Order: sequence, then C-alpha cells, then structure tokens
Amino acid sequence: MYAQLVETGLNQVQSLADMGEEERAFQARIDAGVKIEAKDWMPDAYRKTLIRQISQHAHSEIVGQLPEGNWVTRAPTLKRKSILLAKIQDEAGHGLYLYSAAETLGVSRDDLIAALNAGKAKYSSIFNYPTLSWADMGAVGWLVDGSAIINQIPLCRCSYGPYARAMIRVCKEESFHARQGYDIMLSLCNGTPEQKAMAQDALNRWWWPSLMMFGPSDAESVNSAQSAQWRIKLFSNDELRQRMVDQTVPQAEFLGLTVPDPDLKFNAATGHYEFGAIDWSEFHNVLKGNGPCNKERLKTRVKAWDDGAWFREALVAYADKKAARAAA
Ligand code: BYC
Repeated sequence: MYAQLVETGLNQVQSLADMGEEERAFQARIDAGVKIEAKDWMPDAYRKTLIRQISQHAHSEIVGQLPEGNWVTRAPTLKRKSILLAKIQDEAGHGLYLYSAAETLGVSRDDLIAALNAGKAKYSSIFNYPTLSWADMGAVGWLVDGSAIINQIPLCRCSYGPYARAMIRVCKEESFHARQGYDIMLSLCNGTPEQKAMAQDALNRWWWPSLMMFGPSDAESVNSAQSAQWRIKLFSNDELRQRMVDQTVPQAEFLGLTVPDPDLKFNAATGHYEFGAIDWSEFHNVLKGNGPCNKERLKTRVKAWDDGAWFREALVAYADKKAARAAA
C-alpha cells in the first residue's frame, strides 16, 4: 500500500536520505516489525499522529454508545436488552483502553475529553446518524461493528505496542457485537413482512454511511502515506472499504435484502464487487458538524461530563484522603 501511495504521488513522506540518524534508526525498527513502546524515542510527528488517531478512536467508542443507548429501554425482549446493554458497556470499556493507550504518549485524558466536549476533536462520522427503529440495532451491529472489525483487525499489528495490544481485546468484543447485529437482522428477515421491511429500511439508511466510515478515498486521504510508512495503517481506506463490500453483500443476499446501490455488480474477473459512487459531500458535511445528530451527540456528552463532576471530585477526595492516611 505504501509503495502505491508514494507512486501516485499523493502525500509525500520523508525519504530515508532526508531523515536524521535517530529517525532512520526508528524507521529501520518499524520496517523490521519491532513494536515501538511508550518510553522509546519516536519522532514528534509519529507521536502526534498516534495521539490524533487513538483519541479520535476513543471518542468514537464513547460517542458510539449513544445511538444504541437510545434503544435500551425499548428492546423487544429481556434477552435482547441484556445483549444490547452488554455491547454498550463494551464500547465504554474500549473507550477507556484507548484513552489509556493515548495517555502513554504524554497527553492527559482530561485534555482529550475537553477537546471532544468543545467540539474540537473528531469522532467517527457514523455516530451522527439517528437510530430510528429497532432494526437499526441490527444494522448498526452488522454494518458498523462489522466495518469497525475490518478496520481494526490490522491495527492489532500496528507499530505502536500499547495501541496494538488494546486492539486485540477490542476486536474480540467487536466480533460478538457484529454477530448480535446480524442475529437481529436474521430474526427480522425471518419474521413478518413488516419486520422484513424494517430490516430493509435500516439497511437502506446505514449502507452508505457505513462505507464512509473507512474515510476519504485514497486519492483524498491526507494522512495515509505517512501512516503507512510508520505501519500505523497497514491497508488503505479504499482497500478496507472494498473488503467490507465483498464480505457484506453475500450476507445481505442471505438475509434476502437488497443493497441500496443500483450500480453494485460482481466482477468475476477481479473477484470483487464494483459499487456506485459515494456521496462525499455528505461525508464532509457530517465532518463539519452538520450531520443529522452532531449537535445532539455533543450536547449529550457535555451533559454527561458535567453531571459526573461530583463523582470525579468524590473519587479524587477519597484518593487524597487515603494517601494522607498512608503517609501519616
Ligand atoms: N469520521 O487522511 P485520512 C468504532 C478524518 S468505529 C470522521 O484518511 P486517517 C465503533 C480523518 O481523521 C470508528 N472523520 O485520515 C464501532 C482526517 O482528519 P484529521 C472509529 C474521519 O487518520 C462500533 C481526515 O478525515 N474507528 O469506534 O489516515 C461501535 C482525512 O482522513 C473519518 C477508528 O477510529 C470518519 N469516518 O484515516 C462503537 C479506527 N474518516 O484527523 C464504536 C482508527 C476519516 O487529519 N482510525 N476522517 O483532522 C483509523 O483507522 C483512521 O484514523 C481512519 C482515517 C481510517 C478513520
């Protein structure tokens, strides 16, 4: 992938000749597949890139609880409710591992959360769409968590040790999430015509935003070449998006649902599905804060943070008191 990106001249990365001695040694360790650990020397730009990506990822997990939280009280059965609750709690856990991984790079969690609450930090575009029916719990698990797994499995092998290790557990849990989503879709598709129509409607609304989750096309991706050189990204946005389409279309067929893309067709020569053009203006609009739920998501997070202030203060007061007692 790196060679391809450099070949197309997309975004320039530093050549070995332009690097200082320390940077060359650093790049050689990366090229040899050695993990970089928190106390190792690293270029500032590598540190910044990781803080950017890991914190965006952490924020996505935390904000990602909200669309599903919307359905906890309305899950159709006790069993579905327990599964949904467990999934949402997993997302909170993922956020916490990821904030911890970011902290190893020298940033504070409070600063990262302050940036999110101030509307300055990015989180995944997908969580700015509303969950309008119970079928959306199926579509989110199947398509959104399914896409997250495709994006995140390679991150288990990325160059930064604390991020790679956090991703191993995250991916195991994501695979349970994707299966629970597909199971909801299966039940709906084997149910009444009205239930099947709900499943189709959810697929119609979540398909294109799920493809956008993988980020801009390789031709537009500003960070890919450098992240590939540092082995933070092992596959390009378009490669992973193609993998998602190839994996998901047969699953939709098994459900008896239609993917909402008239241009979708299987190319027997390449072994891949060809798909229609993505509406990138919608993606950029969501990133600018103008998606259907951006404002609501931010407001909910800020309120949760403010409402929890007393609890954080109590924890600090307790820790201080305990430390003072131990010192006495
Ligand atoms: N939404 O040069 P590019 C999950 C930004 S799943 C918002 O390709 P990069 C979950 C990008 O940040 C979701 N912004 O960047 C699932 C950059 O802006 P900045 C979270 C996006 O970093 C289920 C600009 O566009 N997963 O957590 O090389 C339930 C140019 O893009 C998006 C991760 O974060 C987007 N979809 O590649 C609960 C996985 N796409 O930062 C939770 C880790 C792109 O330069 N992250 N942008 O201002 C990654 O793999 C990469 O960061 C991305 C983007 C593929 C997302």
